[in-house]
Amino acid sequence: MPGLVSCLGDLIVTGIIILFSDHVQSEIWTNEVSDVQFGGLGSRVTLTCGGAHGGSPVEWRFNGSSVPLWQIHQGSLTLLNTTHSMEGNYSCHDERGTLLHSIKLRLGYPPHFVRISCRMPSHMNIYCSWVQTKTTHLPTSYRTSYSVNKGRQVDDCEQKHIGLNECIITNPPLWTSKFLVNITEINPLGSNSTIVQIDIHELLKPDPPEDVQVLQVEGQPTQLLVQWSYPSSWTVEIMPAFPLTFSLRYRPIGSSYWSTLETEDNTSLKIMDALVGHLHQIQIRAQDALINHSQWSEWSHVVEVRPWIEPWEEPTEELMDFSFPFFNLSFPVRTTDKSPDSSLHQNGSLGLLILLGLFAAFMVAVLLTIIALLRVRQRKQDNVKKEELASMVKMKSIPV
Ligand SMILES: *[C@@H]1O[C@H](CO)[C@@H](O)[C@H](O)[C@H]1NC(C)=O
Ligand SMILES: *[C@@H]1O[C@H](CO)[C@@H](O)[C@H](O)[C@H]1NC(C)=O
Ligand SMILES: *[C@@H]1O[C@H](CO)[C@@H](O)[C@H](O)[C@H]1NC(C)=O
Ligand SMILES: *[C@@H]1O[C@H](CO)[C@@H](O)[C@H](O)[C@H]1NC(C)=O
Ligand SMILES: *[C@@H]1O[C@H](CO)[C@@H](O)[C@H](O)[C@H]1NC(C)=O
Ligand SMILES: *[C@@H]1O[C@H](CO)[C@@H](O)[C@H](O)[C@H]1NC(C)=O
Ligand SMILES: *[C@@H]1O[C@H](CO)[C@@H](O)[C@H](O)[C@H]1NC(C)=O
Ligand SMILES: CC(=O)N[C@H]1CO[C@H](CO)[C@@H](O)[C@@H]1O
Repeated sequence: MPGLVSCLGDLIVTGIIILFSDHVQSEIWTNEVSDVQFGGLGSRVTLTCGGAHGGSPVEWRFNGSSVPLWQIHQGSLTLLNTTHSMEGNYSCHDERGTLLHSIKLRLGYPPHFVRISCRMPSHMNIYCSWVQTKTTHLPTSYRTSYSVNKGRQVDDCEQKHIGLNECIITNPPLWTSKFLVNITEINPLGSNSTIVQIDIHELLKPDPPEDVQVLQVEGQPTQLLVQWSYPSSWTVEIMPAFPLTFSLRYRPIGSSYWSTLETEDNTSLKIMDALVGHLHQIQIRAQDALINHSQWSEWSHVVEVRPWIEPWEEPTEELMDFSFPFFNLSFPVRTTDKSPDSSLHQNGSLGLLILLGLFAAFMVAVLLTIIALLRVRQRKQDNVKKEELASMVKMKSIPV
C-alpha cells in the first residue's frame, strides 16, 4: 500500500461536516487502574493524597526524592506547566515516613481530529483508515460508525484488527450513495470526533483484473488472445448484479502509443492487429459498468507476448533498434526476414530505406554548406587584399 499521499487519490472525502467533541470523565480511567493518573502536558495537574487524614501534614516524593514544600497545599501536590520530565512515580507519606498513597503520573494531550481516507474495491465493502494528526502520548481507542439518511440510521464501522486504525463497512445500503463516517478518538483526557462525507459512486474503484493471460493464436501472426479474471475482491455473489467494463491496452515494445479495446462483462478479447513477430505489452483495467462516475482500477501488471510466427522463421530473428536522437524513431526494424506475406515487414525495410536516404541527403547538405562557406571566406580574403592594394596605391599618389 503506497503512502498517504497516493491514498489521496482514493480519498473521496467531500468535507469535514461536523466537528464535535466531548469530555470523557477521567475517573473511568483512574478507577480502572487505580494508581495511574493522566494529565495534560503544559497544564496544571493536582495530585491528591488518597490516604491522608484531613489537615495532617504530608510529605510528597517523586521517584523516591522529596518534593519542595511550596508545591504542596493542604496535602495536595500541584504541578504547574507540566513537562514530560514530571512523569513518574509520586508517593505521599505521613510524618513518620509511612507510605499513604502512590500515583503513577502520565502526561499527554487530548485527542485531535484524525485524517480519514476510504476506499471501496467492490459494492460489498468500504474500508476506511485514519491517522492521528497529533501524537497524544496516551493510550487511545477509537469508536467508529457510519450513518446514512442525515444521521437517522447509524451503524457500526467494524474494526476487525484493533491497533490497525482501519474499519470496514460491510454490505452498505444500496439505495443511497452519500454516507457519513464518524471516527471518534478517545483517550483519558477526552474525545474528538471527525466526520467525513463519502460518495460511494465516486469512491468505487475496483482492484485490477487478475490472472491476465495472453495466448498466441495458431496460424495467426497478427492475433493475440487475451484472457483474465474478475478481481477477487469483486465477489462472485455480486458479479451478475454488478458487471464490470474492461479496457485493454497493447503496444509493440518500443512504440510509445497504446491501442485500446473495450469490452463489457466479458473476460476475453482478441487483438486482431498485432505487429508480426514483435513482442507486445498488454494491460487491462476495470470499471463498474453501471455507475457513471466510478473510477477505473489501476492497470494490471504488464504481460509481454509475441504473436505466433511460422516455425522456420524463428531462428534467424534479429531485432535492431534504429534510434536516431534527432529523428526520434525508436521502433525496432527487423533485418533478416524473408517472409513474403508480411506487408508490415516491407514497411519496415521501406522505413529503413527512407531513413538511409534522409541521412545521405543530410550529409550532402552538410558538405555543400561547408563548400559554400569556404568559397565565401576565400572571396572575402580576396576583396580585402584588393582593398589593401588600392589604399596603398592611393597613399603613394598623395602628394607630400
Ligand atoms: C514506580 O512504581 C512502580 C510500581 O508502583 C515500580 O514498579 C517502579 O519501579 C517505580 N519506578 C520508580 C522509578 O520508582
Ligand atoms: C511552560 O514551559 C514551556 C517550556 O518549558 C515554556 O516555553 C512556557 O513559557 C512555559 N509557560 C508558562 C506559563 O510558564
Ligand atoms: C521517574 O521515573 C520514571 C519511571 O517510572 C522515569 O521514566 C522518569 O524519567 C523518572 N524521572 C526522573 C526525573 O527521574
Ligand atoms: C478536536 O481537535 C481539534 C484540532 O484537531 C481541536 O481544535 C479541538 O479543540 C479538539 N476538541 C477537543 C474537545 O479537544
Ligand atoms: C460520532 O460518534 C461518537 C462516538 O460514537 C458519538 O458520540 C457522536 O455523537 C457521533 N457524532 C455524530 C455527529 O454522529
Ligand atoms: C464475449 O466474447 C465472446 C467471444 O469473443 C462472444 O461470443 C460473446 O458474445 C461475448 N459476450 C458478451 C457478453 O459480450
Ligand atoms: C450515464 O451517462 C450516460 C451517457 O454518458 C447517460 O446517458 C446516462 O443517463 C448516465 N446515467 C446516470 C445514472 O447518470
Ligand atoms: C532521444 C529522444 O528524444 N527520445 C524521445 C522520443 O520520444 C519519446 C516520446 O515520444 C520520448 O519519451 C523520448 O525521450
